[in-house]
Amino acid sequence: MKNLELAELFSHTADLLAILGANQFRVGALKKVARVLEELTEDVATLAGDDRLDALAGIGDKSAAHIREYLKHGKIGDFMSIAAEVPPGVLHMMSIPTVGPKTAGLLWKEGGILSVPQLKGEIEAGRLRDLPGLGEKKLQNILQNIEHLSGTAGRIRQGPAQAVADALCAHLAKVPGVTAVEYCGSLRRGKETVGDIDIAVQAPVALQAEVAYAVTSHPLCADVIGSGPTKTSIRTAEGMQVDVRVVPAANWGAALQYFTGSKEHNVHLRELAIKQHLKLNEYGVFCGTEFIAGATEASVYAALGLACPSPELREDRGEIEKAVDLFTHGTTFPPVLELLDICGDLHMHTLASDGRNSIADMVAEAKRRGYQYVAITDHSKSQVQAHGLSVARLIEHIAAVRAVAYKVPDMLIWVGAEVDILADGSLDYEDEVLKKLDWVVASPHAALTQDSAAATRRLVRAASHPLVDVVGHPTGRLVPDRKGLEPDMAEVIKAARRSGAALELNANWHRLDLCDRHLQMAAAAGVPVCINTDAHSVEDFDMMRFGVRYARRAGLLPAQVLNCKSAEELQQWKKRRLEMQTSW
Ligand code: DGT
Ligand code: CA
Ligand code: CA
Ligand code: ZN
Repeated sequence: MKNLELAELFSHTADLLAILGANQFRVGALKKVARVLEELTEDVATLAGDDRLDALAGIGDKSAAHIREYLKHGKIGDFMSIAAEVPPGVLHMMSIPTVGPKTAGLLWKEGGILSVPQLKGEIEAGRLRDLPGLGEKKLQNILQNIEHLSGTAGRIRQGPAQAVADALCAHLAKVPGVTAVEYCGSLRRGKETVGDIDIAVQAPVALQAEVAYAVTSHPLCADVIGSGPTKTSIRTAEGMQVDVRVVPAANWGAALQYFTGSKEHNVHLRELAIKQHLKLNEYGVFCGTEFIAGATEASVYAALGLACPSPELREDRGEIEKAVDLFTHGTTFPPVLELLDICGDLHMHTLASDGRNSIADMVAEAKRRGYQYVAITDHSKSQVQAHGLSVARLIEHIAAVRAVAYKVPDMLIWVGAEVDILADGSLDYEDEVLKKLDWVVASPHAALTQDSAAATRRLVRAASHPLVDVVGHPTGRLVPDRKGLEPDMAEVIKAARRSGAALELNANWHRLDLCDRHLQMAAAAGVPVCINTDAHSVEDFDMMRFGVRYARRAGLLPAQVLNCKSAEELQQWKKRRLEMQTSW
């Protein structure tokens, strides 16, 4: 259903128009359309199909045409031209409490402010006092709010950080003379959030000017923080800092190693070097002044007597001791989990609940990605705001999925559900209903602030349920602000081990749930981890890369990941579970 998506787009466009100083009526009219769409109980596409849009109070001819355009083409030309007129950083200013569209427009047009960081700098320098309607008090208030924002939301989630890193890396790779580009730091280690983005560019140092130009002239660059002989730092309109360093090929591995960190890992590694009377820095490993290694990361680790751990492991959580041990025995770390090891996705939504694509679309996309299987898992009845399925609707939905499956015989298409785990650990459908499904994901969505003991009872009960195949996003945390449930995870894992259920790693970068520590505990206990995207649209299948990278932080290997199984193996696994159930 596109209702909420459209509502958001109308409301967003209303904000943009307000920033641009459009008349209040126009802005108000769009806001009204947004509200109507939000409160609609019917699918807007159905209304449009039946020519009933124009009849809705609050939706005029023009808005109706815009809605139809969106339903047909996925975008609205007029709205896109409006969006193109407002720099993204100006819109971002509205995320500061007390800065509405009027103030944002004023700061932009009269003050020349294009981003939040710039706004902060200008207020601190006392330069905006003369703008009409912006007294010193209001400015100081804005400044405080910016500082608060950067305190709580200073760290960026992987999704937006990765998008910036990918765009800049692709751009830099095209600079003549550049032979490799890699993002490092916490992003390469796959941490839930990153403070800033670090990029290493392999090129002769003489090329620094060209590299600096490529970075500072890129559309993502809103502010140049500084540029020196080997390093350029910029800030994006959204306030992300990016450090770009030029590194010659001879020192490439050492630089990657150094700038990937973590700092704790590097400090420990440097201690090991010193013990061997060696020196380690971002240029290489040295014995006195003699250069021993530096071209590749593996050579740097080998020179210090270590196998090379994957970047995601480098947190000084035991990987260094392990690396020494492996090296001593003449071996290396086993091959890490790769995106290509993933054979299917077992948690996704369709138009039936709150997804944005049809069953057939989701299946076609999974096929396009080379998956062998999917499970369609729409929400259960308690998820009213997500159009969770009543039992009657679920029965129809099962038939609809089977109909699609019938047409795609070369793929395993399971019909399932994402069943709510209610606060007491009971499930949102009766067992008789669950038995009609091929695949049951059980997830907590509400009551996520209950105390630890209640959370443990709740998740243990769900994980013990013989009809639950996987516990979805078990804690319900949202990165970085919502902690979610804090159960005694060892107990939950024990329960899953007994019942044979899997635990999910939700790959969405808003969630990354279970966390790396708990994933490691699950794997150590022999509980399979299922990496699911929880896709709500075909684009969301892209989330898998974040899940796979995050799983590497826990050192998960393909054998420990349920959806690395082939379709046949997965069916066998499921069959064994059914046998366990009947034996109870
Ligand atoms: P972030 O950006 O806060 O999410 O975390 P990182 O890990 O990306 O840290 P960042 O950007 O400050 O520095 C990138 C890497 O550079 C870091 O992971 C390790 C290395 N590094 C930074 N400062 C130090 C240091 O004082 N000592 C050592 N040995 N390495 C450092
Ligand atoms: Ca960083
Ligand atoms: Ca940095
Ligand atoms: Zn879901």
